[in-house]
Amino acid sequence: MEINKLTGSLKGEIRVPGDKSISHRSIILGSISEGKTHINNFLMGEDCLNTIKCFRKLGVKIDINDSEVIVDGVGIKGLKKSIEPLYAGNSGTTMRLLTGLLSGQSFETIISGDESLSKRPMDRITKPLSLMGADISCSNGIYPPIIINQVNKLTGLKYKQKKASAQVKSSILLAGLYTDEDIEILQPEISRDHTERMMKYFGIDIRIEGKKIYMRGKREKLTGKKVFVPGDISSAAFYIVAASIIKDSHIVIKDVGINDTRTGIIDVMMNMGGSIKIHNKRTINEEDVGDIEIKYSNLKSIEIGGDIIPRIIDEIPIIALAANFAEGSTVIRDAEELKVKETNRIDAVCCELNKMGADIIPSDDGMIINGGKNLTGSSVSSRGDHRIAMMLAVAGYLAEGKTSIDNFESVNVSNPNFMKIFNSLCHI
Ligand code: SPQ
Repeated sequence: MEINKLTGSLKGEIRVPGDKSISHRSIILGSISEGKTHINNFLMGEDCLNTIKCFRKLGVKIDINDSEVIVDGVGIKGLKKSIEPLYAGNSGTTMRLLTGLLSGQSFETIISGDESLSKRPMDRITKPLSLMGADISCSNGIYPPIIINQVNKLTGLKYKQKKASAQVKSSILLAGLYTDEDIEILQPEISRDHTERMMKYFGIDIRIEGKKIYMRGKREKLTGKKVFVPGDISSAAFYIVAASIIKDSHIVIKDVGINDTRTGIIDVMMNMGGSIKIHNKRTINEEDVGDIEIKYSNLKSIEIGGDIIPRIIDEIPIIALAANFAEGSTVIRDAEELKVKETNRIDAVCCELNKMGADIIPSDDGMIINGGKNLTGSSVSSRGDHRIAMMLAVAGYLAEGKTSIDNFESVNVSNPNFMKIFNSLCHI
């Protein structure tokens, strides 16, 4: 992909594709519900389509129409053994949540992934699931493929998470649907809570008290529902930052998910001096939704760390770009999790943006971005990571000259229309 410096500003109103995390969960819970689940604004990105393919292999009928996905739920005990291994592609969420769900079944399952996913650690889920009686093995005890053997029953679990992770707690909660004993999870910091909210919406008795999550005793059945998937704030983040740093921009992003556990990007940008307002706030199927208005503004550096990190974990690459255009040095710490995403995102952000003239120093748990640097178009690589590809595209629009981004197609994981939406905002 080749990108030239944008000469004008960003103006207008857009919608971003459906939330990736919520889309995955709507297929998972819809599949084990009784009755049909109708999903609107489902994310037709590669990761979520891989989740659909996995459930079809497990015997669930899922139809994709123009405007909705219809899941014909088989009930909590209705999944069937897949004759082939399941393939999660690039999606950590698919692999980790399905491992939890499938660890209490009366059949064996193998789940594999692409080259990037095959290097991501799975012991963070296999350890707590084993404490529940699951019989799971993987390469070196850590990496995919995952082999889940059949077990007679799972037990309850009282678990203190060492690191905040929505995928780990969701994996435990989904396995917890296959025991009648209590599940209690204590989080070090609160991570995204879409699984908890959607379980409640589908009829599960689940309670959240601050950092604690309780799922008590005997499980109720899940009932098929209508689900509207709000726009993905992690996809919106690229346009939020672009409009904040491209002079004279003024845009509105409609119908975006603004669940508190995901809005760290808005808090960070406002702390940096960004001009952001939220309008038309409402709640749909237990998720908060609103329209986000963003205007260009002069940004200043800040320090980012602690409990905000899980609320911005996927937005850090684009926040680093915002910090490059801010006055002063921005410090990001407590974000070592970035090293085990689709690529090592600390390394990718620092190396690729520095090739364009940024001054970013990597650290063991984050980076220091010395702001106020002009960028120059260069040859850079997404490293096959959708979030790095989109961040580099925004950088390319701000850099002098031409930027060429290798392996840009990785954007198909979460926003296949990234360029089309961006171009619709460009005003010369
Ligand atoms: O699904 P995957 O590949 O792990 O996707 C990423 C992303 O950037 O899209 C992370 F690489 O998002 C994760 C996120 O980082 C999606 C997610 C979820 O849906 O539960 C939770 C976060 O990961 P974690 O490990 O912090 O729970």
